[in-house]
This record gives sequence, structure tokens and C-alpha cells, in this order.
Amino acid sequence: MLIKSSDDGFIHPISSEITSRTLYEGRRDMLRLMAGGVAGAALASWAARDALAQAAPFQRPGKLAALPARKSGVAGAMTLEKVTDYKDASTYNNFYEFGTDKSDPARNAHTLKTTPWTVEVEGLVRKPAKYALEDLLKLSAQEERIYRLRCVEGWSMVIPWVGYSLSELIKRVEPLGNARYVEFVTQADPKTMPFVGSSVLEWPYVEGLRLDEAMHPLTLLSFGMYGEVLPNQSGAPVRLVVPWKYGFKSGKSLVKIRFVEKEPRTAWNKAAAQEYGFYSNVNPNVDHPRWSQATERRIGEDGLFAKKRKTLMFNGYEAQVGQLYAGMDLKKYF
Ligand SMILES: Nc1nc2c(c(=O)[nH]1)N[C@H]1C(S)=C(S)[C@@H](COP(=O)(O)O)O[C@H]1N2
Ligand SMILES: [Mo]
Repeated sequence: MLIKSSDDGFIHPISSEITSRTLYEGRRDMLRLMAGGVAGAALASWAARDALAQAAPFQRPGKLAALPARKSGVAGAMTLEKVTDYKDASTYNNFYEFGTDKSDPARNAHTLKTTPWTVEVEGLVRKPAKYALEDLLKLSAQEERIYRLRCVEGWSMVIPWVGYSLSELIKRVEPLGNARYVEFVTQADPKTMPFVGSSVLEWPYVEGLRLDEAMHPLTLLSFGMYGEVLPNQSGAPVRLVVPWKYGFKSGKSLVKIRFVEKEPRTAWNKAAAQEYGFYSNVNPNVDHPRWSQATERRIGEDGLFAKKRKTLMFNGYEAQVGQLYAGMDLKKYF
């Protein structure tokens, strides 16, 4: 069986986040992707990425609107690790609304229409509100935070994000006593997002956090990266970044933030509950059922002989967030 590990470059499945269930059911999109064989698809994907990087139709720093920010004072928010090149961060993406290949979002997301944009805050709050993006941008001071982002597939990046703590917004809307979870609903417009309607996932892409996770100062509502507004492929005009969880918890192109009582079902959890739990905290000790999570490949260090890095508990944010999970069995609540 070729599909045995996630992200070592040789036996990479088309995308390891595509579920075994989806593969098993042999849906048509998948079959088409599979036509060249798994190894062929992996090679094609790398070739496509390299070709794209060289042809460079991506947006370079300086081409997008500047989004000035002060350096963050939030504990743990400014890793000193080497920042990933903008080119890599903006051409190696997961954004399934624009295709399942890492190079698809940079190629296809130009069709996303980010103005006008509204984010609705609703559900169990005293002050539900619809925020125009311009107002949301001004709600609190923009900060730069340099976070690691680790994908469940086994790659990671270090990105200077711009935004502010989601808690700033949450405090304004005043959650009610029975609000225990927050559901994040992202844009699902088949006219501008070519893969919405494909059977890979249920649309819209939905994610969720427990209220205390959403209130944690490291949970970032992000509008930009590298000192500029977000490029479309990175989740423009507003996304979440939850640095201690696997990348898929960080929903892109948010349109609704809903306060609820019960743990929400999320896109990846609906697709394969046994593979993607609600918590999805980065945890080197809990393997994905189809591959280990003990190590990771840092994008930019991905030569054939580059050493893998050891994955850190909570992606290295244990000092800041470990308390949120005191007493919980993290094998059960994965
Ligand atoms: N709406 C939406 N948000 C999404 C995704 C997606 O497919 N759709 N992919 C997730 C996954 S799997 C990861 S790893 C991160 C990747 O962010 P990046 O592509 O900007 O690095 O976005 C997350 N947010
Ligand atoms: Mo991911």
C-alpha cells in the first residue's frame, strides 16, 4: 500500500487530508485525480508547485495593501524561528474551495470576491452584530504575531500574521452563560469558488473551538501577513489562526461566528470522525490513524535530504495553552 505516511515527499498521497472514506467510496473527483497513480500525482503536484513558483503569478510582498501592525506583547506570540519565505507561504496552501492540490489556491483564488465583506456574529450572545470588514479591521489594534502553523499532513511554516486576539471581538458581543462553543462558518460561493460543490467535503467549511480556546489570547483573528493584507489563497479578507492546533482548525474567509451550547460538528470531523477529532491539538504522541505525527517537515527546508523536525506538544505553545486541557485524556479527546 503506497499510502502509508503523510508527507515525506515520496509516498505522499494526493492529499493526506482527503479521507480514506472519500477514497473508499471512489468518488469521481478522486478517481480523476488518481488516474495517474498515487506516485504520479505526488510528483505532478511537486512539479506543479515548482513550475508555479518559477512562473510566479503569485502576489509578491508590496503588491497588496499594507497592513501596519505593532509587535505583539502576547506571551508566546513572537517565535524567533526563521520566517518562511512569502513565496512558499503563498503558493503552498490548503484551501479546498479552490482545489485539493497545494498549488491550486494560488492559481485559482483570484476569483474570490473580498469586497464588500461582512462577518455576522450570532447565536448565544447578548449583542449579535454584523460587522463590515472595515469596522472589524478597526475594532482593535493590529498586531504582528509570528506563529508556527502545522498541518495535520506533516508540514509546517512560520508566518508573520497580522491581526488581533479573537477575544477582543468576543468581549464586545457578550456571550451568554450557556454559550460553550464557537462555530466558525466560512464562505461557500460556488460562483467564485470552483471546488464548492465538489464531494471532497461538505460546504461550507465549518470549524469550531471551545469558548475558552476561542478566548485564549493566542487565538488570532487575522487580516494580513508579512505586513500586508492577506492574499486570497491565505483566507482573505479574514481568517482564524489557532497556532497550537492542526492547520485545518484555522478557518479561512470567515463569514459567520456563531456561539452555541453544544460541540459543533466540523468539516473534517464530518468527513472522517475517526481521523479528525474536534480538538485536533498538535500532539506528537497521538498519531493520525494513517501516519505518525511525531515529526514534521518545515516548508523551505524540504530538499530531499533535509532532516525532519520533531513535532512539539501543542506545536510548542504548551506553556501558554496546556492549562486549557488539564485533566483531559488527550488520546480520547484528540
Ligand atoms: N475555508 C477553508 N479554510 C481552511 C482550509 C480549507 O480548505 N478551507 N484548509 C485548512 C488547512 S487543512 C490548513 S493546513 C490551513 C492552511 O493554511 P494556508 O494554506 O494558508 O497555509 O488552512 C485551513 N483553513
Ligand atoms: Mo492542513
